[in-house]
Amino acid sequence: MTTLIIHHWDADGICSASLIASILDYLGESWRNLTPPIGRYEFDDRIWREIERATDVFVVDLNVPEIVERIDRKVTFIDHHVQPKILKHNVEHVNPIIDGRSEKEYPSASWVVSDYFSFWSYLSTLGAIGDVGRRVFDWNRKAMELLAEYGLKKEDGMKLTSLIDSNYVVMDRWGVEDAVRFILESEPRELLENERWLRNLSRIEREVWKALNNVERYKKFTKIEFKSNFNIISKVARKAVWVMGYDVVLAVNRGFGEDGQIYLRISPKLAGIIDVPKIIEELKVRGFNVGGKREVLGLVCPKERIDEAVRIIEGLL
Ligand SMILES: [Mn+2]
Repeated sequence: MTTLIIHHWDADGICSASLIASILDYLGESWRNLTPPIGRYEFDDRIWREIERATDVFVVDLNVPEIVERIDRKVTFIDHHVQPKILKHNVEHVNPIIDGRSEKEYPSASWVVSDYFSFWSYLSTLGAIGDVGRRVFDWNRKAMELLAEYGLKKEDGMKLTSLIDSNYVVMDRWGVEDAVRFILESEPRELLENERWLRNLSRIEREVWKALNNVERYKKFTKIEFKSNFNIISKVARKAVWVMGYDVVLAVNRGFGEDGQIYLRISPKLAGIIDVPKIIEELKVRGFNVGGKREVLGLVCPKERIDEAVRIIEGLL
């Protein structure tokens, strides 16, 4: 009789799972946690097998309502993404955002979890930093106060969040899953010294700078091509826009395992001038797996189709 927690692989997902797990520990219930294959919003056989064995299931910070509907167990689905409300007798769907509350009030799944259980800790803040960055400190006093209770400063919170995120960036699924219990059993200070995570961070840093060596400037955009098995493409594009000051950055990873990745980021002042949602639509029509918002576009496809996608985007810039 075990509770299964299925969570997103990023810092928000991990912190949310740790918060739920500490409630279960407190109640004396046994639990285990799993994350989907990194980058794929789907459950593999490994997850479905564990669902069979579980009595209760939590799905947290994963925007997969159509999968949750297929689970034939008691499910608590806690999220903060925009999604349809699930109306099924075995599902408790907790999502203040679709009930009309704002992102500022509920910046992360960790925030929703803490609110739901009335159980707050520095992990509530770390999840929020992971999703919305340091803006959370302007939105909510509590974010800072929760850190302070553990003797942590804002910068410690930022660092801890990037350490926790480092597991998925280096595509370490087991690292992501192990992090949930490790966080529960450690003091925040110990987490800051976790050697595996610190090593991840320096590997990531090196890989990002390597990619940033290949900057090609064109009239209307800057292109950065590289090959990496790390999930660094959004970091590369962000650094190019926010730190190096390029206005339109098209990052292309030609060797993400069997796949290729594209990430387009434009500076906020061009949002509205360059119509990113229109580019997203155009790519969708051509059958690409693509998403994004006003300032960003992310795409994953088999390596062979990368050039086709790059041409479409370049044509629309
Ligand atoms: Mn989240």
